Amino acid sequence: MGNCVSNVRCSDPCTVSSQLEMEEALRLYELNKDSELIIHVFPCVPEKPGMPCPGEDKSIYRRGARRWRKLYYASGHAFQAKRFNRRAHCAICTDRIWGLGRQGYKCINCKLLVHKKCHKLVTVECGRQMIQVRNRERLVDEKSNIVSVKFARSSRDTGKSASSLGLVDFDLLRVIGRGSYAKVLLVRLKKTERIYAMKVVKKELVNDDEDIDWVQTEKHVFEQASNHPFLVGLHSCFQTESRLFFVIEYVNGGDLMFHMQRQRKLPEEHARFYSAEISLALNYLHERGIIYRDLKLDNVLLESEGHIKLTDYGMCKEGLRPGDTTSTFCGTPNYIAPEILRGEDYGFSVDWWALGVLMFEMMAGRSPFDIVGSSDNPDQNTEDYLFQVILEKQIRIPRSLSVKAASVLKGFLNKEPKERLGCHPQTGFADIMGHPFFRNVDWDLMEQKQVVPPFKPNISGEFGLDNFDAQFTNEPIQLTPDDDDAVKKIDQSEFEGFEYINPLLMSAEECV
Ligand code: ISQ
Repeated sequence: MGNCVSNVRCSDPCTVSSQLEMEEALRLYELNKDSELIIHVFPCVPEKPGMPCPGEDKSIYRRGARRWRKLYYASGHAFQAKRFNRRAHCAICTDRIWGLGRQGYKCINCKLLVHKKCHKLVTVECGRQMIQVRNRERLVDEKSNIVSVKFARSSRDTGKSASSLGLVDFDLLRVIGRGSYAKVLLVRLKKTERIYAMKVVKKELVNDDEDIDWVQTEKHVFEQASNHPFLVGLHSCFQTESRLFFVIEYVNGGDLMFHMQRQRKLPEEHARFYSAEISLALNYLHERGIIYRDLKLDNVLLESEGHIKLTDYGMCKEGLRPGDTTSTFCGTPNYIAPEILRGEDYGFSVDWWALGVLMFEMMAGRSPFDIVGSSDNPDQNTEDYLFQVILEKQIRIPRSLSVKAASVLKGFLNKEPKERLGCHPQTGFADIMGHPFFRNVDWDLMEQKQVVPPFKPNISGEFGLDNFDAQFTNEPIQLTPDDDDAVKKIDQSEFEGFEYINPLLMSAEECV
């Protein structure tokens, strides 16, 4: 039997194929005091070690950045704030839980739904029989882990409504990536033969434990991003019954993680160029009230000339006015800023911290926290230990780096956001532009893409596919057929109005 065990907090799945491995998984779960251990059981044996079992849907293992949600405890329940659809009712006052924002709480164990204002009035202990309330939430939580292979036959099969694009309009060419929640495909729009990246998200993942806010946020940020040279833009959006599709401009030079794996470390001049372009992209988002929250090597793409483009806006937080803060615990562990770990409210400062981590990685060829994960002591290879290091350990800058490089890294990697480079409420970005490390940068020319990049990616293979990990490009391209039962549980009203065609990117003849 091939079993897959995934620890929820670190979302780090591993295959368990013996009793001994199972016991070790349970031991670590106890040791780390994790809130949950999810075990996916697949009643079969993989073809080869490391291969998936037949029927195993790898999208259930989320990779990359995550959001952690606050828990509110009452009468043994562990409530999380959620946005609900119109049919959700409060188990206490029986009124609908409906409105803007996260107006309701749901117990992560027994799924009890209540208003925020009512949650302290819950007297029924968690796990006991609760008041029967008809709602979609309960249905969704009964989702099976094994995807059965059946095609849904419905009008939404083709993902095409009269006024939008649909799946039938594209040739699916190759898999080029996989992120948290999503798979990214290389596609060709049949009508124009233009090439795009297509991000495919399963609705059941959006509809389930996490709320759907990030889909709307990603779409809003995409719409703004299309106006900036260092942000990937959106071509169009459409949906089928089971999936959401973002058609995105294709950037064919690979990501910085891919290049760093081949170069080990970069000359300071190269790091200066990339970090200056990234700073301009971050500042553009910040000026529009958006925190990016997911800066990492994997999310920095290189276009054919070697300029950068940030991608993946699913972690963004929008709607912040100057001085506003937020509090969601989220990001990719190695890049999470200390103020997030301390549970403090935070603002744009977290992006400048992440830039510091990324610049350190580029110039030192390793993470500032890479002592974690390489120890013989298993207690020092945990996420909690990594967080402790981020919070407490003084960062040592390699002696091989210049004084200016060391100074900019210390500036961005200041654990105190108020003192961090880039974080002064009035002069933040001017302080970055004026830092000695960036002294020779002409920021206006840089923003107009008039500075020649230090490295031109080799665009080889069809469509530059050699710049993408073979782990992805060798994957079969087919989307798994819809599972009727899972599709029935999806509340399609959550996705109304998702369709979109970007008037800026579409030339007139492309319009359908
Ligand atoms: C665009 N081009 C290449 C890769 C991508 C990955 C994610 C999102 C957009 C992309």
